[in-house]
Amino acid sequence: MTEHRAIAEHPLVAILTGSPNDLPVVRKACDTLDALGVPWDLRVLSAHRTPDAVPAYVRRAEEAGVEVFVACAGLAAHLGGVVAGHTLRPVVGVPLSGGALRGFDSLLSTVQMPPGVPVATVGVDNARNAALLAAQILAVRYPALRERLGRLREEARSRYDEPDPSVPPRDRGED
Ligand code: C2R
Repeated sequence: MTEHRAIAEHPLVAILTGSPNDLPVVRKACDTLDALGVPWDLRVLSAHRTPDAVPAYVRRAEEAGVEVFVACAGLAAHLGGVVAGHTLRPVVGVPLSGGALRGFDSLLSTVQMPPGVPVATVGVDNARNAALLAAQILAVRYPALRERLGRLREEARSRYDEPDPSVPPRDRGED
């Protein structure tokens, strides 16, 4: 997880998170990218605790071909903003809950970026949406990924085609 570990081969998404304690939530992003066949690299790095390692990793990740960054952090979440300040690639921010304010602090510190340095912020703990948004950004230039995302949407929609079990059959016009 350190900055010096070799970067995964041909990653398209680099995921950073501020603490090893964040990993159970962050894994949802990895799982979603795996399901879509998007290669990723994951690091535990902190703008506060390892300030030099963050820009060094961003540079190395770009050189390795990373096209989108995902930054996850709780409390005073500056990681996404610092990553965004060091790259022109899109940065998706995931505010994490876990502190006394249950993510309201990290939500504001991730989303309220000064003009000129955007961080596209998803909901608190919503690492899955961060992965989907990263994949949608990539899909602009990867048609096969666009198809996979389309299938995923269709699958999600098809759940609404099932009859609602709470509605009696006569009210569904089925008897
Ligand atoms: P610990 O559980 O390790 O004490 O960390 C982490 O993302 C974590 O959610 C507590 C919380 O601190 C966050 N953290 C940041 C940053 N680095 C760590 N917000 C940063 O650079 O923004």
